[in-house]
Amino acid sequence: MQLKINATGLNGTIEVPGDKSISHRSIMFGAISHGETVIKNFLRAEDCLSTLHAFEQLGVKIEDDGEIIRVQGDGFEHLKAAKQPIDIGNSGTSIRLISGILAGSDFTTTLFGDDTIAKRPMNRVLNPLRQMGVVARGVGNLETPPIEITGGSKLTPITYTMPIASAQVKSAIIFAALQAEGETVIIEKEKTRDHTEDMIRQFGGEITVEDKLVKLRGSQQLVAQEVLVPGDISSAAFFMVAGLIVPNSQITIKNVGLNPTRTGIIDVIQAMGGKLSIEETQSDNNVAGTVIVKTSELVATEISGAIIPRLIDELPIIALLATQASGVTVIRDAEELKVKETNRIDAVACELSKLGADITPTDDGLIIKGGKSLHGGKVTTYGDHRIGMMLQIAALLVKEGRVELERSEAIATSYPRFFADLAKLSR
Ligand code: SPQ
Repeated sequence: MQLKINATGLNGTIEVPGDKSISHRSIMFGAISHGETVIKNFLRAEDCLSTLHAFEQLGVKIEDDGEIIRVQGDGFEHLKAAKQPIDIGNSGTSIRLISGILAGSDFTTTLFGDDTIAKRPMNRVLNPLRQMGVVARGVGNLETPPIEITGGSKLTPITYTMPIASAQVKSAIIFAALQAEGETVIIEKEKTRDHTEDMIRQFGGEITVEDKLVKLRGSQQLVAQEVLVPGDISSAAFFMVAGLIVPNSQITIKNVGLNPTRTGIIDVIQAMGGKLSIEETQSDNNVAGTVIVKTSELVATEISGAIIPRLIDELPIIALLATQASGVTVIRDAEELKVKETNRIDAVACELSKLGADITPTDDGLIIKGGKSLHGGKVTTYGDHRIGMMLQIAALLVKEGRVELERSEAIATSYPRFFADLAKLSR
């Protein structure tokens, strides 16, 4: 598709859709707890709908009246064998977390997805689950999907030191640990998003978290809840950056989830001198707020270490931000980007270079020389929603030529209303 060019400024107020990570987990917790869970502001995007349909196939009754979702949960033990292999589409979160939920099932399930999922490593989840007693296999050394999982009749708790920083692996182990007898201990490599831990508490369970150490005992009974999903900071990130780099802009983004394990992008924007202010609000379970951004003069920064998991999904759009800053921005310790929907290090470097950016891929990140103006070109999302949205924001800066984006439909994975929200700000 041809992307619209707009250099006159983005102005106005938007409210981004519900958080993807929390929406997935709200269906999962609804299914494994007892009673009716009511979900408000659920993200009706392809990824979260894949989770919803997966649990319907596992015998869970779920009703959606277009506004509220109701999940009738009856505990892990009442999940039923799916009649056919479960298609989880593009969603890494679905396939990895559901593997942990199925760890104690007394049946076999096959999970598969699209061409991007078929390349994503599952051994990171299947290895610890096997240690707990699950029988599982995927394809090749990395055990890519399709994967087959047969639950262990009696799961053993483990002490697991994570070789990588991953909320998905941690969450899969937590779901399995809830079905084991005894205490499971997880030692994280770096602190990652903690929505699963938060929701265990919200659903009446017990979990101890001391920085990177997570402990929980098995055989806990969870109780259905009402979940109000806050707006997704990972979706808001595209408009935060747009507001900072498109001349003459001021954007207000309402109801943005501000869980501290997700707010690394705000730290980076502030370190780069971006004009960003926050008005925080606190509901029962989630911190959220209104974020206001204005066009800014930006300076380069270095991004590495413990902050990386707090902004891992924002690195493509942060790379674009860095192309508009003065100086050289260096991103390190982000090798996990290579195993997302596409290799995001190579995709960002390759596609932004086609538009005139000075950006070099490294083994674990990117080196970006700022200050280059962008021009038109033919680029692709590689089927990756975050690459697609980043390229659309890049297209707003182009003064000469047009940007043509292939596979733009990937954006619906997490933000079906993205183009409509952008149009609202461009009026
Ligand atoms: O679900 P999926 O495809 O893995 O989603 C992504 C994304 O960009 O939306 C990654 F591609 O987000 C992951 C994130 O990178 C969502 C997530 C979660 O909800 O637990 C955790 C992160 O992945 P990981 O591998 O670091 O645990």
